[in-house]
Amino acid sequence: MDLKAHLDTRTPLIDCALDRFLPRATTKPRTIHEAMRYSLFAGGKRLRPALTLAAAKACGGTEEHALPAACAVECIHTYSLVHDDLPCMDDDDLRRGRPTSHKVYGEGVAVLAGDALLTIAFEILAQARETARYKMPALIRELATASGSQWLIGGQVADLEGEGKKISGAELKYIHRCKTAALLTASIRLGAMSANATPARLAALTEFGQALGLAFQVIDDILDVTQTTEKLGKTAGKDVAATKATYPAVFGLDRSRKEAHRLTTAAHAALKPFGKNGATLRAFADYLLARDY
Ligand code: GRG
Repeated sequence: MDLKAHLDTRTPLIDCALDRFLPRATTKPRTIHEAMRYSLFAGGKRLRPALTLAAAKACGGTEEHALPAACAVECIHTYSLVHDDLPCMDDDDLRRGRPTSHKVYGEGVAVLAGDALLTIAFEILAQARETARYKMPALIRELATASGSQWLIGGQVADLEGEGKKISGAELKYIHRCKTAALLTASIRLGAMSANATPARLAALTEFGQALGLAFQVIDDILDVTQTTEKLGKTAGKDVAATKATYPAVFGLDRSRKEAHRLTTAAHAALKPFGKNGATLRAFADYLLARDY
């Protein structure tokens, strides 16, 4: 299956839904709505929402019912990038091939645009359809936990505190699980929940998400040292410059590549119960392993 072609067809669907969920750029106060849209419609790969849709379909659900959750995770993801790029965090000028939010709107509005994207994620998720097994509190808890102080934010804290220090492989995995794999896993789980997945299917997709999420970050670390800024659309070599804990820094490039392959195989294995219905998710794992940006 050609996953690039699949993503090219899913992106307009996701963009159209995001456009509907967000206030118009002309809504007062204009600046915040322009800034939210500037970062959200900057050409991100839309991997997380596409995974939500694919997980829903793998569990026999529809993309239509999964769209609010898909848009909610993309808003959380974009907020995390806007805040990560701030001078007080990673201090980056380039994201998704364009100047970062604070470069265009100033730091104050960039902080608020991130806050507003985080908040609107829950407003959007609240419009999702409940199912027999998964009521609204479970959906809200899923997204809040993955984005909270023990996962996404916790990972960012550990990452900040690890800068310039020599950290262990175990600590590095902890950071990657929290900062990257948790939101990816929640994206997949929310898709499954929108389809009223059985607990066994949800557990299998959780395993898939954890392996895929970790593989995704290992590959991201590899690309940071092997690709150019133009190709990545963000500043290459940033991790090395910031003496960040990354897979290549801790394990070397060769072992990192092997680990990405091992995790991709584990992701495939988790999909076994889905048979043919797991084809799109399987293709995601292959695509992320082979990606070069
Ligand atoms: C500020 C709470 C807070 C968290 C920041 C997102 C993040 C945590 C840090 C950014 C750097 C980083 C390595 C994040 C891990 C996740 C990751 C690789 C994000 C990039 O995801 P892509 O490649 O980006 O899917 P696009 O732009 O295509 O959506």
